[in-house]
Amino acid sequence: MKQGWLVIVVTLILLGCTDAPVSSPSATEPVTTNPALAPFIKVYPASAAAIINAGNNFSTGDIITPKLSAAPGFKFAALSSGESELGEVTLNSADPIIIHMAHDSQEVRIVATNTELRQAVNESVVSGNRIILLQPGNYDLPETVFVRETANNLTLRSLSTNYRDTAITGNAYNNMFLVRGDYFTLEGLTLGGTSHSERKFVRNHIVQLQGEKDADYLTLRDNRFIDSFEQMIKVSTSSDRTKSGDYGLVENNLFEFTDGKAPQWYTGGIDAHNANHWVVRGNTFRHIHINHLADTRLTEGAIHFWSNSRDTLIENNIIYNVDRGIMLGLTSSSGHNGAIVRNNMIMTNNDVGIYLASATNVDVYNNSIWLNSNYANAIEYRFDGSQNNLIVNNLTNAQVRSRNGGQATVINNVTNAQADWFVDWQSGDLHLAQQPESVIKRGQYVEGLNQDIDGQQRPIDGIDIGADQVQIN
Ligand SMILES: [Ca+2]
Ligand SMILES: [Ca+2]
Repeated sequence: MKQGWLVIVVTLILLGCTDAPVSSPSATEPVTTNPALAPFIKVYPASAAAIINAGNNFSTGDIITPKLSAAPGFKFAALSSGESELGEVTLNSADPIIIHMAHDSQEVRIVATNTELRQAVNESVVSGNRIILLQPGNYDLPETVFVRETANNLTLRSLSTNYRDTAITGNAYNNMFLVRGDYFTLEGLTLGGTSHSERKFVRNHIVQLQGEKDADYLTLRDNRFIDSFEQMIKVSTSSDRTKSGDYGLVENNLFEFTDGKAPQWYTGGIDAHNANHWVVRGNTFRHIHINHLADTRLTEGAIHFWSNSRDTLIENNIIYNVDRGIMLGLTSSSGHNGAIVRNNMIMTNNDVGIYLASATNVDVYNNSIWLNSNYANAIEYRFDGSQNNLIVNNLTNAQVRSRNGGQATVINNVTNAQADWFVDWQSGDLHLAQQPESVIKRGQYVEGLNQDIDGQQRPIDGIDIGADQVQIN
């Protein structure tokens, strides 16, 4: 089978690599790629380069000479110049060419075997500044990858950018990745579990970002996280809360237990303490629930930011077959300040869909929530510390309710959704299968609400309630 990305990477490698600057990558400007080429050429990550060919009509079989421009802070995986022609390529939408981009500071290493992966990792965990590209296959890491405070800009990415063909299994150690450096990145990989023990699970976390070491800018994109015994992703903080893990990006990942249920109650998807400015977007979380006939305790939320985390954006996620959905704060003393929670689809089995505890300045809008239980509340805002919250345009089958003195402005929610309104609530697909009069075009304008979970535009005067916009004109 012809593999376009392999050809391109090898071509670029042959062209050589000059010394890279040592500075950390700067915040990147969004770039406009040529959309007509998108089925054939995939820039990874998408914001790292623009395809600047002229013209708009490309089809399978065309032979073109693509020209690309790297975004500031990025380079082609083995080129240092900011602009490049890739040579002649034949366009084939079933087998897109993947253009791998690296941060300016990163040396590129391609690995194909366990030995090569372990060696590349061991060489990188102190000095960082490397992108390790994995050929498709199954790898294992017998020891925790301990990314030191001095190791910034370390990336592990599959060459295919597809988690289905590249996996790294762990061992029954506490953490698969223990991260103290900035800009640690995992992309396009299946991660977790173990092949080394009768115990199937990584004991604690697949990734722990140590906020107590001030580690920031973790990026997790397009991965599948499976089978950790505790929360899959953990962000810890210092006991005095002066240091924190900030500016994380968790995008388009799948989090799941492969047994279809969690191994115990003390688990979850993302569990972040005192974390600031995180974005959790476009992920699927499933099967984070336990057998409540055996143990009545609840798992943590699929997404949980607490211990006074700040400024979290949680959008476009699908969460189903879980005990609890999205949690901000936990108790009267562990809260959250500043968040947007929008366009999420959530199906829980035992408890609340969205939970705000001692939460302030949180906007919860246009989420769809189905409770597969008799639990009374789809959305809760709880404790005196919950102030100045806005809950609007949500579609649920259970009430939105204050507990223990929590305050919020609650308007324009529809809380009597019926099962047949949705495409398939069992799998978390809360797209609308019908067009209920109380839902269609009944949403209120909310500043910042421009799209739905599918990326479809929200007309200002015709917003549908819930995560799915069906009337786009
Ligand atoms: Ca920090
Ligand atoms: Ca839609």
